[in-house]
Amino acid sequence: MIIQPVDYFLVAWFVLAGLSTAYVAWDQFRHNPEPVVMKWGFVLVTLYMGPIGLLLYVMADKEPHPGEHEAFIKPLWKQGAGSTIHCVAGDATGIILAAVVTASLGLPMWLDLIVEYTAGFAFGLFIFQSLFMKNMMGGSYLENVRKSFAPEFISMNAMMAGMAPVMTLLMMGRDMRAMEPTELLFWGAMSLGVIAGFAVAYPVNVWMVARRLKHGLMTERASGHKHKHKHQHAGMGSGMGPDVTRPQLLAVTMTTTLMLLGGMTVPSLFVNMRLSARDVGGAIMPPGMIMGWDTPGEAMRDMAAVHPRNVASTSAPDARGDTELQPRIENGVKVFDLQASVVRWNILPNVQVEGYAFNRQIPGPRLRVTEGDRVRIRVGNRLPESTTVHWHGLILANAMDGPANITQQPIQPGQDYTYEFTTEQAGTFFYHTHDHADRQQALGLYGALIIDPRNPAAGERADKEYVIQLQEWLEREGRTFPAMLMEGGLPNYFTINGKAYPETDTVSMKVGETIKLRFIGTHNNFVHPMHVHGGPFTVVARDGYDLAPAARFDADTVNVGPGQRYDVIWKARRPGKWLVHCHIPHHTTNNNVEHQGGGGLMMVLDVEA
Ligand SMILES: [Cu+2]
Repeated sequence: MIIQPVDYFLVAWFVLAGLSTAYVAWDQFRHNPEPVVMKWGFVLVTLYMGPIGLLLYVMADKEPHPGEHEAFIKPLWKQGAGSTIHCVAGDATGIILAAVVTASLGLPMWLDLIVEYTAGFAFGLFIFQSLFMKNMMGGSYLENVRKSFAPEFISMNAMMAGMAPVMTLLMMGRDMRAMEPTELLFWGAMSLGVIAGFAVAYPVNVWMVARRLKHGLMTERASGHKHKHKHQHAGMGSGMGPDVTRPQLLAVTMTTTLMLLGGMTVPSLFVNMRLSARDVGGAIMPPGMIMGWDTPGEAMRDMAAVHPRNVASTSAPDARGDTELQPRIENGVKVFDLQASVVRWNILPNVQVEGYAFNRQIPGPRLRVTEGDRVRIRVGNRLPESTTVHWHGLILANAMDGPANITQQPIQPGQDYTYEFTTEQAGTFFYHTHDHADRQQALGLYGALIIDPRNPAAGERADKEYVIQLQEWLEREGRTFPAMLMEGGLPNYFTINGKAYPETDTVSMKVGETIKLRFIGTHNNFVHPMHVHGGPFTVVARDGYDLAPAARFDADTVNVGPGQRYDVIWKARRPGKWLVHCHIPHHTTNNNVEHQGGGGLMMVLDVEA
């Protein structure tokens, strides 16, 4: 899917690679006097290295004018390039095929590399190198396998020394779609790996060609009508053996083997190579997250961006959360339907999050019942992961409480679960996911549950009422990550009822009127000191419980921690725009920017004279 800036680059790259490969194939098979193995070598390498393969081809191998191939390919640098090409063609093909298979099988990265090396070596030795040698030198296939072994080993080691770390660090980097062969990014990582492998293998190939351990480019022309092939070996006398001493060969073999071991193992200092493509599931990680060699795959999935492919619906930009859901009455029971799904939701006109929502709104719908009501809530799960619902603060049967794997099996994607209880309390409560709440609640799975007292005269009343549900968001580079108090997880947007100021509600009041603000700590991370301008309020309830008259107190700030509720009554004393806002100034910005005097956790009580 095209969801990241790099994806546009990759599309352009692979279009160019396709065009380059088509041109090289056409020119090789129509015009270039070369053995077939070499033709295929250039075609494959251009497929992997795109325009760079084309560049190598036209600079080193393409016959400039008829009859000039023999002279054109003579220089050592071109011979070295040719030698590297037929190493890379075979090795890279083996490696890439093995990478696709190991990713599909879900093998850990360290085993991937070993399988890829083995496959690359086998492909290179048994197909490209030995066939190539046989084609040139004649003799039996087995004899050529034996003669090719040492040069192939040296070249393959150098090639993999370049390719392995590039592949590993890219595939297990911040955007682990690179682990999935169905993603362009996987093929981009392969291409860059092959380019790095080519660069590292090139010097040793130049040396091997110079010492006649390997052959480079050559010309093959049909002579006359006899269809007998004549080979032109540029730059070397045919039939002469390698010009290399045993210590030289040993030293080069040892060095390239050491390079190989380094290339295969050094990445394990930076990424967790025990993980497989399945463990990381194509996760896109937040910038700044610390991922070490021991970071579990589950931790990555916990912090990963919401994948756009899972978005089920896009809400209207002006859609509001916390809308009251009317129950159906079935045999005296108040029945509510909640459905969890992934939505695209505007927290500002120009800022969309990909969030988890109940009934396609953030916060989820307000459930309002009366003390003593029998309540039944059917929860459907349309998320890409399991979930549950917890009824925060309620006295109920343990089986109805919601903690996943503790009181119930989590509700799997596509499944339903029904909660039922009789309310015994009255006050400000809320509901939220209790399965991976670190991720799911941070992405929006919560809503208000207001229980009115059975006796309408009970409780402190006010002329108006407003529910304030707090939330923290991490929205970066077009992706939404669950905000959490971790490196890379810190929030940059903050919302009241799913909207950041200036998109938050403005409540109109008249001088002398009172308003009951019900603060709900639906957020996951911070204690938000919620402050009201224009004079103190009276704190009348905490966590759903009315304070006794003697325990009520006046204040202008309450610290609303995760899970806490405060009901406060504020009186409009003077006309004007009076703010309700968090007193951590960063929480009243939108991505550190102020719009119309603030942002995030801020709203206005607009009092008329
Ligand atoms: Cu705050």
